[in-house]
Amino acid sequence: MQTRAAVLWSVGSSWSVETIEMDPPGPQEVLVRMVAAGLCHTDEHAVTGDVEYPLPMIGGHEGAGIVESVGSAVTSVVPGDHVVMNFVPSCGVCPSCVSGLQNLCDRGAKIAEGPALDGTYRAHARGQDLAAGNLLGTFAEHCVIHESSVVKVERDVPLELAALVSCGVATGWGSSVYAGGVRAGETVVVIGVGGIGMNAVQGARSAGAVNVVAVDQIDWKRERAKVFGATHEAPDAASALALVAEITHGRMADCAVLTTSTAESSYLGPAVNLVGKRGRVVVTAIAASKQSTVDLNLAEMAFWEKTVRGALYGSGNPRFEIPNLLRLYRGGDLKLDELITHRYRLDQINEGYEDMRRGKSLRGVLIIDGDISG
Ligand code: CXF
Ligand code: ZN
Repeated sequence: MQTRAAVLWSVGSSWSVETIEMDPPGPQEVLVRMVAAGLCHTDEHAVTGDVEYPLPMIGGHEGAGIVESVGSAVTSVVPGDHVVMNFVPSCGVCPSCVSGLQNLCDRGAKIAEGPALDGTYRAHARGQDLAAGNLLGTFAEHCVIHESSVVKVERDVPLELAALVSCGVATGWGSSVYAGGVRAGETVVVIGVGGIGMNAVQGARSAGAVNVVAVDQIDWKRERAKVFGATHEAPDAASALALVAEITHGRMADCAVLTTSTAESSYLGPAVNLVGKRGRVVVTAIAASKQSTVDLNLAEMAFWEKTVRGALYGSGNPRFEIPNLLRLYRGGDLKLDELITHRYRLDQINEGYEDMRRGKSLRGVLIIDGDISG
């Protein structure tokens, strides 16, 4: 079949929205009609080349849609089901999955490679095979993907909101709740309050943090963070240091979450300085692949028993977490509507990324099927 998709043909170029050829689903695959896809910063890493992606590629790893047809061996969904995309297509049987670490599923190694799990391609254009970003490619009117890349959800939550839990909400919320292990009464600093950090703020608050410090250079984002539960704000890590010392009477924060748009090695030392004894630092933001050196006060790490850890998908299990986050939303305990600042049509994707680069948007969403007036 023919469909339309946003394709990145080379590093540094813009997204090309064009008609492509899509093969029918294989036995364990599904054809999904995309309704909404979030513009996450990770796809911008493909454009800048900070993270090497297989090109040409259909972008997008955050989204939701409706199953249109399924392959002969599919058991988890049927046509008509509403689904949210899962960017780590958890197999359920590898050592990581069976020990409760679905986000680290061995299939995850395939998400940056290019072809579908069986080694062949479903999408083609200009006589070439197209990779599907993170085995998904949500910047498209249709996706043909493995059934383990979709999670069925109930139909009551609008798909443009359900799309957000596919990456940004699960990643940010889990970075505080699971990776950061935030507990009642703690002080948490979230460095970078964009589409992911804002959810780290709401995760910290829902875990019971009493102080949540939002750090961002952009004034309106710090202001907006208060809606999600931030109690204090600072424009940079240096001013956060003085503020955190003051509000904790010198004990410093229990947890700092690094959710800047891009991670830089130089951000780690200041983040570690923000936490006190047994303090935890969570690195969620993605750095350029070539970055490998950091400058840290190791003596203080030892004497104060600090830890630094990474977090992928917020260290949660996507098949559990996606419906769980929607349950929280239904109960009024998670904000989704407030995350969307801009809606775009598929062919406005470059405008959407330009708004992100200029710091104008929190979460921009492509409304692929529907009205962008919200
Ligand atoms: C990323 C992490 C690397 C794979 C794609 C998604 N997280 C957030 O955008
Ligand atoms: Zn993302």
